[in-house]
Amino acid sequence: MSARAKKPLVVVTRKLPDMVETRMMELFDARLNIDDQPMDEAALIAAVAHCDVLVPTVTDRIDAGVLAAAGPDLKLIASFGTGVDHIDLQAARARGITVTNTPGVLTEDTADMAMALVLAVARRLTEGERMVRSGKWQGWGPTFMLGRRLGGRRLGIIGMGRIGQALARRARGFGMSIHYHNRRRVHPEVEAELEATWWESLDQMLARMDVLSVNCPHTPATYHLLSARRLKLIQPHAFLVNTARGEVIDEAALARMLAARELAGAGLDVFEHEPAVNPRLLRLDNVVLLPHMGSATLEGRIAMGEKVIVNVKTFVDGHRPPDRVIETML
Ligand code: 8YV
Repeated sequence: MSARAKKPLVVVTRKLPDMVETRMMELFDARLNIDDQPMDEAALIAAVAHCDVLVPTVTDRIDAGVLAAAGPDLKLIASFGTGVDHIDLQAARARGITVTNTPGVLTEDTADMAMALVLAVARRLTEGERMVRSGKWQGWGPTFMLGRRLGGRRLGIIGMGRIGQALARRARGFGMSIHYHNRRRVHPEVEAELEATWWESLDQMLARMDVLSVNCPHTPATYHLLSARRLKLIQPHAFLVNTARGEVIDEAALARMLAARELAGAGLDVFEHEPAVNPRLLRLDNVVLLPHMGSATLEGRIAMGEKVIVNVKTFVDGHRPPDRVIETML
């Protein structure tokens, strides 16, 4: 592609911040999605058939069927996001298509949201807000709206990558002790800095925590990692938050347990079949529900766009893009 005189045809599937789109228009023959509707399968197939680069987001399912329609020019999928579970990486590799993502720039925003959910659930923030707005608030009382103190409690982080570590730093500020389960133990210096305890057994960690946070990617290995069986290991007084991917938790089993008060509460920013949410969750007071907005800051979105641009530009200039996704890293 580097030998070409004309600019590469880059299809962007969703509306991105204006300044990102402007830069893309300058650098590439960028086809933007002005009305910001998620592309359906037919639209994705039409796009991959003729573009040089596809810039999808989490709402685009780039599966083997879509990739089978890829034209000879499609050599790069530069995803706008960190998670790549919406892309069939094996099918992409088989067709010689490089995949990149945008790691690192949404770490702090997502960790902020995970901490916000921990606080919101433990201190019943949205429940209280709903009460005030509904006019049902009758005034203060000594046993009214009692939440649980976070200081001195154990936080168990499932997936100690960048976001997990950033959450750990925040939670330490709230006096929580840090525990984690990760396939690999993190660097001893990080473990020491966070005074974090590694649990080789997820089952054992689940049974001992007061708060749990899901911060691992969704891969075939983590699908329903928190299965019905594992959810039952969690203590009934504990809270669970998820800012990673809904598919990591068996959502129906979680909803049943929350309804039965077998778990004290949950804070969910992501859902197994989003934007659909298990109807049972909608009826519960002990759940805080957010519409996948963990990384949604203007600064973060611009930084993600800049990363996409660097990846595309580097690639079309004939070099290795910095954020190549390698399946074995997941
Ligand atoms: C992004 C996310 O907003 O980056 C991710 O993996 O889940 C989100 O926070 C989304 O992916 C944008 O495509």
